[in-house]
Amino acid sequence: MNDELNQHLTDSDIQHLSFIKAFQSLLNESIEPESKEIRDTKLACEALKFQIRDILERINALDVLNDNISVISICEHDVDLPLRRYIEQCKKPWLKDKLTIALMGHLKTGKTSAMNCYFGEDFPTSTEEATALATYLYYSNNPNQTASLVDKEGGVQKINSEQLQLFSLEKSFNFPFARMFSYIAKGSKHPALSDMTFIDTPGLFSSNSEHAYTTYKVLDYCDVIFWFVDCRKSISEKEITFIKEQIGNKPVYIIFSFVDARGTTESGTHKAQEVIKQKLTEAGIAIQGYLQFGRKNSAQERFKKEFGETIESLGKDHQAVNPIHEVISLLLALQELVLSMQQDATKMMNEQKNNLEEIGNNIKGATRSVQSAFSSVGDRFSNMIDTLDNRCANVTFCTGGAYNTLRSNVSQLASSLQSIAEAWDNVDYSIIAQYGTLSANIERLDDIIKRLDAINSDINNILNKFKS
Ligand SMILES: Nc1nc2c(ncn2[C@@H]2O[C@H](COP(=O)(O)OP(=O)(O)OP(=O)(O)O)[C@@H](O)[C@H]2O)c(=O)[nH]1
Ligand SMILES: [Mg+2]
Repeated sequence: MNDELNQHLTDSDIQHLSFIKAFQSLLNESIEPESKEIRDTKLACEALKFQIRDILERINALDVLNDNISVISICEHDVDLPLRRYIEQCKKPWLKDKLTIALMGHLKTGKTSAMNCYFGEDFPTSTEEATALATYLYYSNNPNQTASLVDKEGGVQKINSEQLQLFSLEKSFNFPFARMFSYIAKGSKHPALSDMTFIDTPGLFSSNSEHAYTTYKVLDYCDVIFWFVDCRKSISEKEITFIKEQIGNKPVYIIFSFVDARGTTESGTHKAQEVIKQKLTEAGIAIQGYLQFGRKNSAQERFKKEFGETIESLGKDHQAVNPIHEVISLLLALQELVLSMQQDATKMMNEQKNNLEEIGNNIKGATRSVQSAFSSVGDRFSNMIDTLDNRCANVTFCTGGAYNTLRSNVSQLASSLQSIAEAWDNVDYSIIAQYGTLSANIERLDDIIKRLDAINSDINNILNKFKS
């Protein structure tokens, strides 16, 4: 029966089946779930992101930020990115305090071959698309040469060298590994890894965008890029755009591969490299250095020497990135801004309070004249009533002294009414309006100061959490 079936199977069918069998048995092995500590860290970072975003929104709502400052871009670059990097460092401790170097470039440009060549590894390479997952090589004692396969849920499975060979797109008939797994990581005692970690990435511009996606993800967490260019094929516009737009200001080195491939001559590859360099210069891309990689022994020895020297000098200049320090610096900068805004608002409020007092005194002065004019009218009337009661009550005609007194009372009354009119005239209504505006402004400033106070105390709470 088996023989009969075998007659109908092509070599490719048999390879396909043996891949499935091996892969299935790999999937049946045990897997260690993501640790609680990492899950808690993720939750804490999410909460922190939310708190800092809220602080930024509240500062922005005070309408005192420069129009060019965007809360969204601060959140993205100064909060989300470092916190994502921090989570990555918790998940992958070998990224912490290490210079992280990524090998990137178009498909089949020799990235994995170069990593294997320098570090003496045996990651799968192929004439077809090979690397399916970002592959980290980091410093660790690894006598059994095992690797960690990490799935999308953060679960970790140990795989041996033979199982590692399954993770080749060509040998797996383009199995969609990137849908199930996040990355592979392998430890090595190579001395160059003591202060740096390397990432081999899936080739870009593959027909399967999911594989290239893992390369995009790696970009955020690496410090230096070695970009591979098959010098027989030059560099495409797509690659130039990618380097310009995605890599930003991270240092980029170019590794020209296939420098000694069949059909090439030394002068031919030299010319091709000059053309590529020219293209990069014209695109305004600064390249830190150019290296060469080939298949022959001499080319590989030269590569090892050049690559070794380059990474050694990179290691010397490197300052370890601490993403939490970046977040703390942002919070301290925000706190400084809040305190200076609060100082300005307090100063302005005190000035306005002084103004208000001065204007208030003016208004009180003007109304006091009106008041005294009114009370003098009242006095005149009382005088008249007194005169009428005491001196005119029992007389038929009002004569002599009583008449004169009444007359003078009436004329004083007229002049008091006149002073009321003048006092009203002296009241400046625009000053009253100014008084109202100033009072409203003082209230607004008082509200801003209180809000800044609350923001500052929230910033302090977060900073204190970092201290403890
Ligand atoms: N002649 C020659 N062959 C090379 C060179 N670099 C790589 N190769 C071969 O080219 C093929 C692709 O090499 P890989 O190292 O798998 O290339 P890669 O860039 O990692 O490929 P992906 O992971 O698919 O993006 C393999 O068959 C290598 O043996 C080189 O400099 N010269
Ligand atoms: Mg590869």
